[in-house]
Amino acid sequence: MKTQGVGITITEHILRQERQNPRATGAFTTLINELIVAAKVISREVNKAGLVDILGATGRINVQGERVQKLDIFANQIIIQRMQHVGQLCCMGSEEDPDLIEIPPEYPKGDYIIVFDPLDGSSNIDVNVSIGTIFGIYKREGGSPNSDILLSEVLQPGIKQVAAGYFIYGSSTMMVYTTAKGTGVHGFTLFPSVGEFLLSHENIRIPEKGKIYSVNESNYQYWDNRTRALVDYFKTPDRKTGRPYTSRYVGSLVADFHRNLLKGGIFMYPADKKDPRKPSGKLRLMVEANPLAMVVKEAGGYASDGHGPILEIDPGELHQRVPLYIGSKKDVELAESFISGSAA
Ligand code: P6P
Repeated sequence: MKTQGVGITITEHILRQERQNPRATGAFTTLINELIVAAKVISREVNKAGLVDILGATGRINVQGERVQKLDIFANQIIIQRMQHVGQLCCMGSEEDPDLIEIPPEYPKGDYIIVFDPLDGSSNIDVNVSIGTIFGIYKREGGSPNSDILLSEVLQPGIKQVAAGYFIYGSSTMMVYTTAKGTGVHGFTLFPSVGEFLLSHENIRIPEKGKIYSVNESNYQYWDNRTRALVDYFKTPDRKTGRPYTSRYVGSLVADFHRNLLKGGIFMYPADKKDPRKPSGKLRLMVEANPLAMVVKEAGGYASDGHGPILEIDPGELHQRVPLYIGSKKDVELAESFISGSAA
């Protein structure tokens, strides 16, 4: 009797990719596998979050009598705990930590760097909206694993990422990642009964042009005229160019990005004058824009800051913010023509 296969696990898929790379040492596989463990733990807590409020007496103490932490702090700690001992990292950068996170001296170091947003969109948890973990992985250039890493060694342009991806905790938990260099983008769905991420979306390709635009239009009064003209363009009826586009905005970057990756369209977080401390908008280059820009590039899409490729920006600081236009190549190129002023 033919046994029921479980399909291709993420581990099997990574090992296949490793075998195709003659210089692979297995270090990367170890790194990703520990990140996956962290994501499984976060997924469990995120899915339980609502229950804790129902089951916990005060909502602040959960069913095990543990103090309920803010889930993004919890997620940050889980990732750091899992990653710091794998022996493949020289440091980490997190959206939750102002400075680089060092590897404790008791653990061996390696020459990979991971930057991540541990739980993006966490304010949406209590309304059951999908949220996510975003990550990008770089290799240290120069320096030896035992020498202290400098921030300047971490601040590499996104095109240097050796891998990037995200976990989305929604109706199901998925992992979407790429190891860059034309290896494609692949999606895996967590099967809780098996406890494994199984290949569910092989070689994801984003449509060259979409029908969805995704932006928070309550910022309209804070945008410059070019940004307003761009959003007005998507809303103006024109059968020849398939307009008006449909508006979809979840308010959770990973959810908005993931929908557009599969269906096509453009997500925008433009520069605005709403908060003088954030003239370039809300999203961060290193832990949000760059990883998603690598994923979308490998899926045939494009990501721009309105003037040029996100992946070619030389970061000035770890938490630098950047305007983001990301998704279907033709839609993002059109956005660039409006924002850079080259539109006719
Ligand atoms: P706004 C969530 O807080 C987040 O960081 C992203 O996930 C999301 O795309 C964005 O902020 C939403 O921001 O200003 O539209 O609420």
